[in-house]
Amino acid sequence: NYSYFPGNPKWSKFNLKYRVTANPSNVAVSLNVLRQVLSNALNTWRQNNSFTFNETTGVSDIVAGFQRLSHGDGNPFDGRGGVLAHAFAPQDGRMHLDADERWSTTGISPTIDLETVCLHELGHNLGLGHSNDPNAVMAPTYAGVRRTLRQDDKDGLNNLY
Ligand code: TQI
Ligand code: ZN
Ligand code: ZN
Repeated sequence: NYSYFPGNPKWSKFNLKYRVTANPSNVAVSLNVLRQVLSNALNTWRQNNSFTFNETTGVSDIVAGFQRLSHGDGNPFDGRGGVLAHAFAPQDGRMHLDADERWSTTGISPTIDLETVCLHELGHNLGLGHSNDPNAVMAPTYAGVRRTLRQDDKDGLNNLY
């Protein structure tokens, strides 16, 4: 089943703005691909709830981008392998993707599917913790491409908001 962060932090509005940050120079995925993938993942979360997401270039609720190693938030990445990404609980919408992973839009092994990870991290940004349902987007293990929500993920979001 789904879980939440301690204290059940959540957004106090349903219309969230988002933006992407500039890419570090070593990332194989272009900024436009990241924008498209993020848009896909946000659309997936939009099903069966009241959230809307609009891209901006200014002040935003969700701020997503690639970062590498130490990047100023006290949670350094670890180079290739290990941690893939992290995201903060509401109402801090930062989502960081480890720039040193083998990202792709196919997920063909040994690459990591960017949309799958963005979908999972957005769940954290919306207030979901990990699920012990192994088929949920919010399950804590990467098991290849997973781009659709399970009932457990939808229930988690709907019972928080
Ligand atoms: N990154 C962890 C994650 O997002 C960071 C993390 C560890 C975390 N413990 C946490 C975040 C507790 C919130 C609460 O889960 S990760 C997967 C998955 C990771 C893992 O790099 O391990 C995905 C990132 F689920 F596939 F294993 C994305 Cl999709
Ligand atoms: Zn970070
Ligand atoms: Zn997670």
